[in-house]
Amino acid sequence: MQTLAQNLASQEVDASLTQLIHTLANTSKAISHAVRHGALAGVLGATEQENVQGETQKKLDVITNDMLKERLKDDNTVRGLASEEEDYIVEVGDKGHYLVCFDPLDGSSNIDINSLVGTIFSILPAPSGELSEASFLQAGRKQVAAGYVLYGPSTMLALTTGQGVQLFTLNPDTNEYLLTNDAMNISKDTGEFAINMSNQRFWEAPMQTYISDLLLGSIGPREKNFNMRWIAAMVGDVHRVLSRGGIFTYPTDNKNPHKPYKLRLMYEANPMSFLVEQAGGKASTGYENIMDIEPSEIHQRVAVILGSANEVDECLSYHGLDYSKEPLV
Ligand code: AFP
Repeated sequence: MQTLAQNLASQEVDASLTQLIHTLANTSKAISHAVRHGALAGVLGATEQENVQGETQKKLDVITNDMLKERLKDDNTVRGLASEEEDYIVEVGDKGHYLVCFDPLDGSSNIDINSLVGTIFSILPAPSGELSEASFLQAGRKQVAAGYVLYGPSTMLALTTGQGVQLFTLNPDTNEYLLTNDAMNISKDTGEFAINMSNQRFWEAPMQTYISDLLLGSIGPREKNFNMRWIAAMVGDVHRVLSRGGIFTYPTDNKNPHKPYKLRLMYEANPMSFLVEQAGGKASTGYENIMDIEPSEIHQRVAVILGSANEVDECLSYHGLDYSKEPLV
């Protein structure tokens, strides 16, 4: 089995990007170690702090954010970084070629119940000149690489540099990432959807109708039954979609008029959309491709519908239909 280094060399990935990917991969090994020690290392539970999202920070949110920030600061390929856990951008070095946006511990509300969590990262080219928040506001199409690390029964790194999606599994005996899938591919069709159903009454009509048709199964307009999963960690749900197909959505809702969307564009939706498209899937807000969005601020949120291309198209067809089509439930 190829190591991460061998695979990056075989893809002729640029030397400085290779260095940065190794920095992220090596940091994920330290994060995996911390996550696995959980209560034994006193890393569970919440802090007294809130992040810029107004969310109470878990101890591991802070620990993992600091681990990534410190190691990226020591990497001379990095110009700056943006994190879910940092209010503002962090300038790193004036010679770096890359900007890194990351969610250090996605799904952290799962950590206290020993469920799936992960790290998500997006790598953008660093523009020349003065660094500011505007330097980061690049559409997802500009990403040079993206990936996630899933801390599950095994620790897995899914990575794209624009040449498909490669999956690596961390060998716990050697602490080495080994290539276990050299071309992840999302089936065009699926019988599995992922959504937080508790928000159903807050969705827009097109999503209510689309989901109610899935629930009607073989007696409804889709004429087939569907299964549902919800991990409450995007990394886990997207990994399942990459592994066996599916559609994942966190649509807009009016539960909190001040927060119509949940997922963050720069370090959740964009990197996951890059991976999904590279694996033959689609990623949309319901009205536009996620990676075409011109960002307005680093912590902005968007609606997300991603996964099996034909199922995403089916969902989008409801968004193009006349809203007078009443929800069936
Ligand atoms: P946390 O990191 O705060 O646990 O949020 C995870 C997340 O951003 C994303 O990974 C999940 O898909 C989504 O939120 C789950 O949201 P709900 O808790 O509303 O289902």
